Amino acid sequence: MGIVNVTPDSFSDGGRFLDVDAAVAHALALVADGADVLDIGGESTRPRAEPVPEGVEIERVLPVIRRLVDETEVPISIDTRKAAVAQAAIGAGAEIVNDVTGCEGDPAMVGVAAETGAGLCVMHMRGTPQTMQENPMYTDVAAEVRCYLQSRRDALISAGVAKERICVDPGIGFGKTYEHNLALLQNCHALHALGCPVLVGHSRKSFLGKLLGNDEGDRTLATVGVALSLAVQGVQVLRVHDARQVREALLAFETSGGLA
Ligand code: PMM
Repeated sequence: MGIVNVTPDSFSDGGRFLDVDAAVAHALALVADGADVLDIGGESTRPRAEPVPEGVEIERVLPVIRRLVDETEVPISIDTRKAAVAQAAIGAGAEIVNDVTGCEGDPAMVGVAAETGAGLCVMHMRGTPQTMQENPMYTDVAAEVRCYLQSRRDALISAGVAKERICVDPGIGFGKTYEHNLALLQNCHALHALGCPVLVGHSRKSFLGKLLGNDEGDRTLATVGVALSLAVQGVQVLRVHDARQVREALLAFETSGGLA
């Protein structure tokens, strides 16, 4: 899954693709680089990011989605916490809703997912982007996140979302310390017990800066390294900025017996 942030303030690529042409060109480059899905977002969810009004979010993402539906075959995912944005994006041709609130942020989101039949990614987040990094605490982060995703899966199925449409995400960096992020990454294999595809969005995140002992440096190779660990654990969807590097590393890793 290639990341296209049509935002001024996302942590890694904020401001680069606010213009429709730039966002579309970037998305098509990700597809050429091997992305199988494009995730389009119009609101940054980085720690302490300011919420964006729904009209602004729709104005940012809709022209990009409309163009991409015409210009590429790959499915489009809308990264949003708002039901109205999801609905508008699906109307424009998006097929997947990626909701970092696990469909709890907007009470209308579950209905949109059930009625449209869109694919749905439910992610774990502790708190909101404005509060999530204020001293997050867990007794057993991997078990608590797994239980949460299981309860969201069950709630969505009860609300009429087909199980085959749901994918689960532990939410790397969303209300987690460095140690929590590593524990979650090490335990992604356990999420397969939920019977849904697993998606992980670790790409270029700040825990990698800490891991490398360098907050300012390039995180691409570290992103690729984690991607290989996730592939070994059977994680089905990797949400990344660097589609080519991840794709090439996975190809070489698998071909040389890394997944045997
Ligand atoms: N991370 C970001 C935004 N959306 N969605 C999912 N499902 N999982 C994530 O980890 C995730 C996400 C934040 O960062 P970015 O868009 O700037 O990479």
